[in-house]
Amino acid sequence: MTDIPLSRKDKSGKKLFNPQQANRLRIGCQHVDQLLTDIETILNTGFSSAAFPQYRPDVTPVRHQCIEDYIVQIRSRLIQVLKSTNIPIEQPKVSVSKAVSVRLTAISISVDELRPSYMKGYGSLNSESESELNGIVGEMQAIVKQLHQFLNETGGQNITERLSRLQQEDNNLALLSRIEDVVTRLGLVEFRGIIASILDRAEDKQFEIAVFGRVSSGKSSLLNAILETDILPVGVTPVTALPIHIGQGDEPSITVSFADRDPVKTGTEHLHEYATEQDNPSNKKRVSRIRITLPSPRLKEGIGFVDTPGLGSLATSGAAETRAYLPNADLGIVLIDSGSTLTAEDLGTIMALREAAVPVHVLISKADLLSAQDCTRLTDYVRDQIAARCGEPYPVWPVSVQSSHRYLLNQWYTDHILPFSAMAKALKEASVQRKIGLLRESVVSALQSRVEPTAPLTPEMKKNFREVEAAIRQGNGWIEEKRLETMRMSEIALSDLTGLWSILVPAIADRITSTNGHETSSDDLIWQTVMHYIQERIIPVHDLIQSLATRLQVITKGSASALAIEVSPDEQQFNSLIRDMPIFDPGDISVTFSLPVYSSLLGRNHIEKTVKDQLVRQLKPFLKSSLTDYSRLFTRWSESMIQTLERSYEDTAAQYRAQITRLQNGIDHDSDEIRNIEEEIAKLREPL
Ligand SMILES: Nc1nc2c(ncn2[C@@H]2O[C@H](COP(=O)(O)OP(=O)(O)O)[C@@H](O)[C@H]2O)c(=O)[nH]1
Ligand SMILES: [Mg+2]
Repeated sequence: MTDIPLSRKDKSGKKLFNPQQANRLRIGCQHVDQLLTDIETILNTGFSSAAFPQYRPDVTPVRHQCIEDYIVQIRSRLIQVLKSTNIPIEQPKVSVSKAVSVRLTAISISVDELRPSYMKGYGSLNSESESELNGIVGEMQAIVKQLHQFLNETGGQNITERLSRLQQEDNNLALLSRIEDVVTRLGLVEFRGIIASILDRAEDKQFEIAVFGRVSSGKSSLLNAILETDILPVGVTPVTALPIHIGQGDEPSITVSFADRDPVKTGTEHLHEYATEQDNPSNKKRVSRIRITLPSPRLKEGIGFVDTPGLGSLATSGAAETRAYLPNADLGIVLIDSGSTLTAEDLGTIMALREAAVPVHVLISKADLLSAQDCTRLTDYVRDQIAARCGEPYPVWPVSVQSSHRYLLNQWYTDHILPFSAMAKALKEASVQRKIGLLRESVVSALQSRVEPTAPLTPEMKKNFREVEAAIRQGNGWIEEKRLETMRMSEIALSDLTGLWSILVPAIADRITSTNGHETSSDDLIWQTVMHYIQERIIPVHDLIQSLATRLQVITKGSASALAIEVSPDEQQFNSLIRDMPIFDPGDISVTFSLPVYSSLLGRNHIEKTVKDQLVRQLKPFLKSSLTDYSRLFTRWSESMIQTLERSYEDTAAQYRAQITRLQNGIDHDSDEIRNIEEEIAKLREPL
C-alpha cells in the first residue's frame, strides 16, 4: 500500500499539527476503529450464540468476506495515518480478563436484581413464583461465579498447575491429568468444578495430629522434640484462643492471620509476640490463626501438627475455637503431666474427641521424673481410670523429651504414629482414586453422547428435559432460600434472650418457694435450661440444612435417571457433607439469689420480679459474651454447610445441564470430529 502523503513536518520544517490537533486526529481514528469493531460484531450476528440477537442476518458469506476485506483496508490506513504523523498509539492499560471481570460483576448485579425482593415492586408474588425466581437467580449466579473463579485462576492455569505440582509428588493423579486435558481441549467446562473438588481433597493429604493437655503439661516441648526444633515457646502461657498449626515448608516461617487485617508472614522468632498471653494479652492483637512452616523430615512425611491451647475453661472463645477445630484432626493426643493426676478436664477432652470421631492417644509426659516402676504404675492407673470413666479403653504411653528417656518418645512415634498415618493416608488416597474413577466414567459418557447417533427428540422427551431443567433450577432456588432462612434463624436464635428469662424465672421462683427461701443456688437448673434453650433454637437450623441435603439428593437422583445418566450420584452425596454443629457450652454458671426473709409475704409476683432482676443482672453479661462467640461459630458453620452443599450440587447440576443441551442440540459433527472424540474416549479408557 502506498503511504498517505502526510509527513510530520512541512517544507519549512515546522510541525504539521499542534498537540491539540494531533490529539484530535488520534481520537478520530480511535472512534473509526471502534465503529469498525461494531460493524464486525453486527456482521457476526449470524454466528453469535446471543440469546437475543439484535439483527436479522441477510449478508451472504461471500459479501461478508468482502466487507471484512474492506475493514482490514480501512484499519491499515488508520495505522498509517498515525504512524506518518508520529502520533503515538497508547498501549492498552486494562487487561482483557479485567474487562471481562468487570462485566461479569455487572452481570451478577443485574441477575441479583431479579430476586423476589426486587420483583415484588412490580406486583405481588406467590411462593411458587418466588421459588422459581430464586432458582433462576441461583442458577445464573452459580455459573457466573464459576466463570469469575476461572478468570481469577489466571486463565485456567490454576487447575493445571495444581495438578502438575501434585503429580510430582505422586503419580496416582496421571488419570486426573489426562481427564483434565480432555476436558479443557473439548470444552467440557461443566467438569471443572468436580476436578477442582478432587484436587482440594488430593492436596489435603496431610495427616493432622492435634495435641491437647493443660497448660504446662509439656505440649510445646513434645512438639519441639518430635520436630527437632525449638521454635515453639516453652514454659509460657499461650493465648487461649489460638491453636497453632505446623506444616511442611521450605524455610521456617510463621503466617499470622488477623480478624481485622491482612495476614502477616514473618520469621519464627516473632511467634511469641502473637502466641503468648504475655505479649498478646487476651489476644488484643486479634489474631485468628497461626500457621508455622518448617523444613522438617517428620513434616515431609505428610504429618502436620497442631499445638492447641486446650479445652480448659469451656466458656472462653478459645475453647469454642478448639472445639470447632476438633473434627478436623486425624488423631488427638491428650497429654497428662506425670506430676499431676488425671483431671475432669482431661476426661472431657477425651470425650469431646470421641464425639468428633477422632482417635485418641493418651501420653504421660515428663516420664524422666519418675522411676521406671512408678512410671509403669502411673501408666496402668491412668489407663484403668480412663477405661472406667469413659467406658472404653484408650492406649496410654509414657514419654519424655529428656535425652535420657527420648527412646520412649521415638518408640511410640515409630511404632504407633508412622504406621497409623500411613494407613490413614492410604485411605484418603483411595477415596480420591475412587472419585477420579467416577469422573472418568462421567466424562466418557458425556463424550459418548456427543458422538452416538440419537433418535430425533419426541415432544415427550422435550417435555421431559424441560422438567428436569426445572427441577435442577428448583434445587438452586432452595439453596438460595435456605441460605437466607438459616441466616435469619441463626441470628434470631442467639440474640434474643427474653424467652429464656420467662422460662427460667418461674422455675427458679418455684424452687425458692418450695424450699422456703433456703435454696439460694439454682446453677444446675440454670445450666440445663440455658443449654436446652439454645439447643431448641439451633437444632431447627441443623434440620433445615439436613432437609435441604435430602431434597438435593432427590433432585440429582431423579435427574440422573430421567437423563439416563449411568454414573448415578452417591446415595449420601449431600448428607455426608454435613458436619456436626459446633457445641455450645456456657461454662461454669454461678448465680446467687438473695431474697429478704419476708419476701414470701409479698407474694409470687414480687418473688419473680426480684429473681428476674438478680438473674438478668448476674447472668446476662456473661451469657451475652459466650453467646456472641458461639453465634459467630454457629453462623460460620451454617454458612459453610450451605456453601459446601451448593458447591457439590453445582458440580453435579452442571453436568446434567450440559447433558440436556447436548441431547437437545443433537449431533452436528463432521466425521473428523467424531473420529477425534472417539479417539479421546479410547485414550481415557486406556489403562495407565
Ligand atoms: N523433666 C521434664 N520437663 C519437661 C518435659 N516436657 C516439658 N517439660 C517442662 O514442663 C514445662 C512446661 O512445658 P511446655 O512445653 O511449655 O508445656 P505446655 O504449656 O503444655 O506447652 C517446661 O518448664 C518444660 O521444660 C519432660 O519431658 N521432662
Ligand atoms: Mg505451650
